[in-house]
Amino acid sequence: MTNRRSFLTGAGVTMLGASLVSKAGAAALPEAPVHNSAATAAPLAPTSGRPYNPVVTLNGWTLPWRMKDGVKEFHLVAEPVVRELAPGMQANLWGYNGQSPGPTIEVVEGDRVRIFVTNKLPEHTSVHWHGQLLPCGMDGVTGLTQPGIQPGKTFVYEFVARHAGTFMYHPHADEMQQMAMGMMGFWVTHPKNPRQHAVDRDYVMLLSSYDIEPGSYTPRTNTMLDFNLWTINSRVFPGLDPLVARQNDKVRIRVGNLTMTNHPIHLHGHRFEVAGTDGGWVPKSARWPEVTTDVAVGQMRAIEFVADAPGDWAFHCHKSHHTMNAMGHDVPTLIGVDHRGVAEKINQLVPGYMVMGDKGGSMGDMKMALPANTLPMMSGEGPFGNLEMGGMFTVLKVREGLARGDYRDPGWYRHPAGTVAREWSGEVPAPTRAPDARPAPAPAGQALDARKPGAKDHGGHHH
Ligand SMILES: [Cu+2]
Repeated sequence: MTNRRSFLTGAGVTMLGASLVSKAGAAALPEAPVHNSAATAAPLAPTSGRPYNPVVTLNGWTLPWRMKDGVKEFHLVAEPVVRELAPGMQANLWGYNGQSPGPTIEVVEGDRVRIFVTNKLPEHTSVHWHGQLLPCGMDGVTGLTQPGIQPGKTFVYEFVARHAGTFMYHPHADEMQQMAMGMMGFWVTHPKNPRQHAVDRDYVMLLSSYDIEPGSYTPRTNTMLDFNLWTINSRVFPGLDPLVARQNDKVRIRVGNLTMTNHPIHLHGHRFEVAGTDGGWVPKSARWPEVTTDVAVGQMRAIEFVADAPGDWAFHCHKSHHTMNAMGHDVPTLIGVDHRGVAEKINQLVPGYMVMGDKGGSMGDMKMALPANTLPMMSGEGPFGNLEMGGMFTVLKVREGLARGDYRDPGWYRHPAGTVAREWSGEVPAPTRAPDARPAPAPAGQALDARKPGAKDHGGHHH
């Protein structure tokens, strides 16, 4: 998608950007390739400069560069984009080079880097290179280290990528609006020695969140906490590709958080170590085993593990409302309420109420009419039925005998016989209970004391 042809056919906006510069000037600028597909692009092997092991941006891509007089030149175009969050829902976001998040930038420790940034947004912007050690005037903070890049203008940033590690880029201009619209991208500086910190598969992802009212397309950008879409690289499950690994591959997953809350990132079936932060690599002696690591706002974490266990392993944020899509809000809890046969009556009291809880089936079972351009809050089909997940959730698929560099979805895991949880078909004796261990009966008259959706309780619903 990022070849010359897609540049010519898919980049009307980019061509317009170049035409703002003089003809002679345009030749001085590197191309700004665009990418429209939401598929995970194959790792971009370096064609010039020092060798390195490229990363894989989940449902994203890496920005090609050109080498000019020993300098790596990139061209970012800040512009409005349309991003498919998952099949069935598109969002009007802002991003770079056709996509949110913007393309991943990969360089090598010691590289001199020059980045042209063309602003095609309706307001000024800037780019801050989060985590880089650079001259202060290249830090991209509007008003503090540079004037804003006005609409239609192109700025140049230039610095040496001084240390290897995991970084990101984002505006430092009208941040609340621009980040709520999806403006961000990943940056990896590879070590000079490609054998240092080498892994077999190196995935990168940025966490972002949006507040898009069901049925609409554009995020509400004055939202501070109450976001309803929790995304990995501006995609939600089931729109996220699996993380594929060959059994016994050493795998790294780099996670950056540009939402307004923390995300405890959890991996099933494996133990990992936090091997890097946005400050650099963690010394081996300072690492400890984990299955969940919290990624706070504005942080990056690089986790590493040996994918030694074949299977389909959940990888997700451990906040349960972050593995749900937009319809999950303002629904009353009715666990313990026997509402069989009274759903219609409840509906008169609580419009839009959906039957769930211990008597009515789970949220994942709900089949309700959705407005156009909205995802069910928990969805995804698995080999055993409804997966009941959305948001920040995907699957690590570990398989024997994959080819090196094969990132294709291998399908669902075939479990060895006798290794899957199954229904017990024998006798089930009645449990022996202590005298006080019975659940308390609901007081009469409170069974239907449900909160009405939309009637916001500002004390109780926070993220
Ligand atoms: Cu989360």
